[in-house]
Amino acid sequence: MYKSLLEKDPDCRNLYDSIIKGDIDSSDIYAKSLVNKYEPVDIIQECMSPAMKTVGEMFERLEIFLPEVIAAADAFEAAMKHVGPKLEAFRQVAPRRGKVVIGTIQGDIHDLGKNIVALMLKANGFEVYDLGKDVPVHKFVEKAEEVKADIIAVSVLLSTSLPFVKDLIKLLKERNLRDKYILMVGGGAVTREWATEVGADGYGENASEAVRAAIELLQRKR
Ligand code: B12
Repeated sequence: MYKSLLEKDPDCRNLYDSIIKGDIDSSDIYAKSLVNKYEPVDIIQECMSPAMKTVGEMFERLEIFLPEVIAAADAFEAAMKHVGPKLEAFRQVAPRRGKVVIGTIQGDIHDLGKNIVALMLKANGFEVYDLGKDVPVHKFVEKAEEVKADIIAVSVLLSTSLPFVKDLIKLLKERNLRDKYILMVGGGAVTREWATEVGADGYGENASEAVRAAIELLQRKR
């Protein structure tokens, strides 16, 4: 039976705990140790993302408050300092693919997940234009036109920002550009069903799925 890293490696469990506690120093130590043993994507998906999920649940139950969530995000980023460069290292061997404009949508400043998706896309050969967070809808369209992108990828973690995805689709249609771009959505506020319902072309529950979807959608379009 498959045993997750969290079950089988104490360093993974310790990294998970360090992120939840917001302990930057120990997060740094365990991430440094893990990158010598495992694929970066496995460390993110099996040790780091589960920690943020737990932090979210604790926040929802009012067991922790915003300062603790900020500390956890900082500890997550401390680990990314080791894991990120390992992901980037894949880039040299990846075949060249299309261009992606990515950002976290208007009103939303969550960017940890978007940054991972951007890194993974780059690692897999995509040319990535990262607009950052809290990105106004029109900026996605302008950048996509400017760089002749293939894909627009939007991250949404706040339910209150979901309507902006609909605004983006509306704007693309108004400018007769909807069919020109592959539109992908993801992030905690989005479900596969919602993505289909609003008319997005692709969805990814995590960064690996995002990459898989991007590659498939691009092949289908070409
Ligand atoms: C960390 C965090 C923060 C940090 C963000 C730091 C940062 N630099 O990003 C801080 C402290 C700033 C923060 C602030 C707030 N937060 Co907050 N936050 C979180 C938390 C705990 C973790 C998010 C995270 O980073 N996860 C780890 C990453 C790796 O996962 P991910 O983002 O889901 O990304 C993965 C996938 O979704 C996917 N993906 C992501 N983007 C994309 C894009 C595409 C195209 C694709 C295909 C895939 C994809 O791949 C990623 C990698 O695998 C979540 C809880 C949760 N369960 O999500 C709450 C959460 C998102 N926050 C929440 C809230 C309410 C807030 C605040 C409003 C709180 C407040 N009262 O001020 C503010 C909002 C500020 C704003 N305007 O945006 C709510 C949102 C509820 C909702 N549905 O609307 C959540 C769900 C917590 C909760 N349970 O209540 N938060």
